[in-house]
Amino acid sequence: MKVLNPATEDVVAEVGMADAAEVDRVVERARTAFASWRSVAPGERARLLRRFAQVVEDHAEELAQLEIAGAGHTIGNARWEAGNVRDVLNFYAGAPERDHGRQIPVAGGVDITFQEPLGVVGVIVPWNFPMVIMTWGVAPALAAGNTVVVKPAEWTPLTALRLAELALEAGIPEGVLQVVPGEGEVAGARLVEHPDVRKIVFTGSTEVGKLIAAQAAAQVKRVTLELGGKSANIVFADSDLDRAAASAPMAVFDNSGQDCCARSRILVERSVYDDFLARLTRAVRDVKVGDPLDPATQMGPLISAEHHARVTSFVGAVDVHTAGSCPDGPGFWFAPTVLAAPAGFDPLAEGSGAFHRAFTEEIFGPVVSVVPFDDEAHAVQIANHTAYGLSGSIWTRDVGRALRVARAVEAGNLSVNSHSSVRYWTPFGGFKQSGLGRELGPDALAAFTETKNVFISTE
Ligand code: TXE
Repeated sequence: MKVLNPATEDVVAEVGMADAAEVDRVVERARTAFASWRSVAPGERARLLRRFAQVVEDHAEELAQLEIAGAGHTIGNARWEAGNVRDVLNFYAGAPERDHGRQIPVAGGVDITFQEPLGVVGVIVPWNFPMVIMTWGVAPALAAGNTVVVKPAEWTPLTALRLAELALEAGIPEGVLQVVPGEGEVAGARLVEHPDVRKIVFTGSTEVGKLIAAQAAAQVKRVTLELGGKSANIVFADSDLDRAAASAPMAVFDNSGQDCCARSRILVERSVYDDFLARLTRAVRDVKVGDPLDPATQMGPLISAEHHARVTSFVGAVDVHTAGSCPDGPGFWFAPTVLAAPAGFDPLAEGSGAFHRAFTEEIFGPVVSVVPFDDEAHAVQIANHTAYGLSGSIWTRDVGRALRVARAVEAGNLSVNSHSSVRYWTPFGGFKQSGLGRELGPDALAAFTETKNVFISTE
């Protein structure tokens, strides 16, 4: 597979693709390594993971540059991502020392619980945040005593391969963390069906997520799924409109909109709709799109020509309200784009027009749709009128309303007067068809262990 730089279309690397037999060999190595990794003393496992975090820190700039070259990320984002990999490894590094079982009072003996690792875990990663999403699965899985096989996305294997080398450099034993680049339907599918893979962590499209959930069900294989989103950014008339409008562009255009948390539907209270749209239009024209290596750049290219064609298919037939600027080719550039609801558009009605499609489907590009609402109840209804439920924002100065709406919106990660969704020490994941289970935070560890109960008779 040729890895292209999305900003230049230059070939950055060529990577071999694993077939099913290669995946089987890798899983067998992971299964063998599990026997010794699970019995590494907790303090030693913690020390190795901290050392891994340190080696990542020592190579942070190299990893950031790889993500820029192979995934088109801006330098600001890529450096943050390398830091996030380090932080997530450090956060879970302490788990082996803290993740204790319980002792439960019983008659006639002692009852104790153990948190047992599962075995071999498969982590299937998408192309939008390659090293970060990989680490969200790998770090808690390793900390809990599992061994891991990572299947990176076809377009973005480079940081995954480098992280596996850095793990070895940090002293993590051979076979504990392996990476198999390959096609989803070949290498990914084999991981899902392999009987020795006890759990799949999958981030990607809802379509493939459903397929994996169905295949895993045949073996009662554990799954954690992080899928698509169509999140609402709800702007009430009583909010600080300057802040709300300044925040809205990067709430959807960050990483060129290739973000499952992108607030790609902006819902604005009708009385301030025109005012907000005018402010948003100015803010979007100011978004700096271009050279990912320039620290002033806010938005880079899309990942690939195929994805560019997909994003384009959403805007071709719609009246664009405003579009920012972007470089001409080479590179898969797409200008930040605002679509405004046509007169009479009912966001709760079934529809088939081009705006309806853009407003309801996950575009995964720098395209945002703006729609007015009448009151709080209407805003909540529109926000929930989707199969997805990953994130969202609420802009208001009324704290009661902020909490009411946050409780009523069916989504896993909400922000009030903010558009940030991700902190590695707080739980992250989706309601409805946006996913199953939670990553990050303390909750993620439980997803990589089984609770075992042991009763010892003292009679
Ligand atoms: O995702 P896929 P794609 C959404 C976004 C995007 C669309 C398509 O809307 O436009 O999905 O992206 C592997 N068995 N998201 O096609 O196909 C695949 O190789 C096992 C949202 O890239 O779901 C890759 O490693 N594995 C999302 C990973 O699954 C399979 C992030 C994701 O690929 C497989 C990415 C199979 N049958 C896309 N088929 C988010 N939640 O952030 C594919 N794969």
